Amino acid sequence: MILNIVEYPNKKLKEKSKPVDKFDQQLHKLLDAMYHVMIESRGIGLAAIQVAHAKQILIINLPTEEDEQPIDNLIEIINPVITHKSGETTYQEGCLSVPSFYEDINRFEYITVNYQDRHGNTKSLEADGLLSIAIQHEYDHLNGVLFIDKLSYSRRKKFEKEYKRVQKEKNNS
Ligand code: QAP
Ligand code: CO
Repeated sequence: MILNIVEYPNKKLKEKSKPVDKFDQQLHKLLDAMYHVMIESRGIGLAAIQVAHAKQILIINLPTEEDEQPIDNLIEIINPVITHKSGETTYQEGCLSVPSFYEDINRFEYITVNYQDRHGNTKSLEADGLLSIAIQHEYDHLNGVLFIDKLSYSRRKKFEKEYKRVQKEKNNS
């Protein structure tokens, strides 16, 4: 299975993702292919809609202190529901679907997420720090929301101008 990253302003990224109901080999192939495209693209998190599959799937693989991303650290989250959120934190976020742009985004500091693993087993995870931020960022993708949608009106306008300029540069090189 070959997957490509869908980039803003592609309208696909606005689609709402549907729950996964079959925990079969086809799902496992999609999860494996998502991991490969994420690592290849130097990402730490990816939602299925970013590879054009409108399924409630997200994967996260935070780097270790040695800046490695061993597959043992991979977290696969299917059909997530955030059941607790508290506190506040700010982090300079990026997104594989919005290349070369980073902005400070406010998030909850602590979350609890209930979800299913690749076999359909029910799990619960309490997260803080970068993991909490990553889960909230990817969870937003399932509802068609990008981190740039959270910017103030003036920062969003600045983004649109900057992003168009960078895309033109890419087309000319
Ligand atoms: C989401 O983001 C995230 O612009 C994952 O040129 C964001 O993996 C999790 C990336 C903030 C936690 C905190 C972005 C790679 C990767 C780029 C990513 C780029 C190359 C973003
Ligand atoms: Co993203």
